[in-house]
Amino acid sequence: MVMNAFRNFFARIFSRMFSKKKELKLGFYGPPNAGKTSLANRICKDFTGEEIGSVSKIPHETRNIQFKEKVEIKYKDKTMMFKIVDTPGIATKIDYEDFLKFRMRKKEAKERAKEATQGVVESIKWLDDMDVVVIVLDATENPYNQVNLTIIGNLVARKIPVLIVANKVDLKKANIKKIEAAFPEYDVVGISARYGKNLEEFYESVFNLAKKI
Ligand SMILES: Nc1nc2c(ncn2[C@@H]2O[C@H](COP(=O)(O)OP(=O)(O)OP(=O)(O)O)[C@@H](O)[C@H]2O)c(=O)[nH]1
Ligand SMILES: [Mg+2]
Repeated sequence: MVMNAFRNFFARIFSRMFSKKKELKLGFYGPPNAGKTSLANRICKDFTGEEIGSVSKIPHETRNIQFKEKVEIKYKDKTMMFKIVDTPGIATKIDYEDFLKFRMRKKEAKERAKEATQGVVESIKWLDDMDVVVIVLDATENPYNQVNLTIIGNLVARKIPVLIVANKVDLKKANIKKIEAAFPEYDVVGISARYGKNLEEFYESVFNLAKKI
């Protein structure tokens, strides 16, 4: 009787320890339009058959945090369970007039700007909850800016392992070297989320990062 109680007690503790480790929260962070949702969609589609959210050439398409639970990523002979967290793009300045050039009505543009601002707050709020973060950058853009530095600074302060993805390497203007030079202390993986290029190296880096927890 007592033995059984003991056994159950330890079984519960072990299973809790195990389940705590079982699903790592993998956050996708970065500036708007970099390809966070495109990458998260590709992963979710490959391993669950379903996508996580909508993609658009208009910035701030994602304005709420979106999740996909129990995404079991298989890479070579390894398997790991993740909760994929796609976040609204972080920006320092959100101006509704920027949306007008996408032929959006003023009212809709203003609403989008308001929601995008709330989205930035939500992204930052959730940062603390992440086990591992992938920062997705558009490799055709200049990496030296306030937003990228702020995101990385926040992650360093919280001791959250970081991987940097240089996305859109299918474009001629893409410059991975510039991103590597901007963030020399981080792993930078060049990929194309749209065309599924170099995802193997991406998965390998994610697994290596997850080991650091
Ligand atoms: N050429 C190219 N375009 C890409 C790639 N990945 C994403 N895009 C395009 O970039 C645009 C933005 O992609 P999203 O995935 O919506 O970007 P996001 O980072 O989620 O953007 P927000 O939700 O606004 O923060 C879309 O037009 C995508 O089709 C890529 O690897 N190559
Ligand atoms: Mg998005």
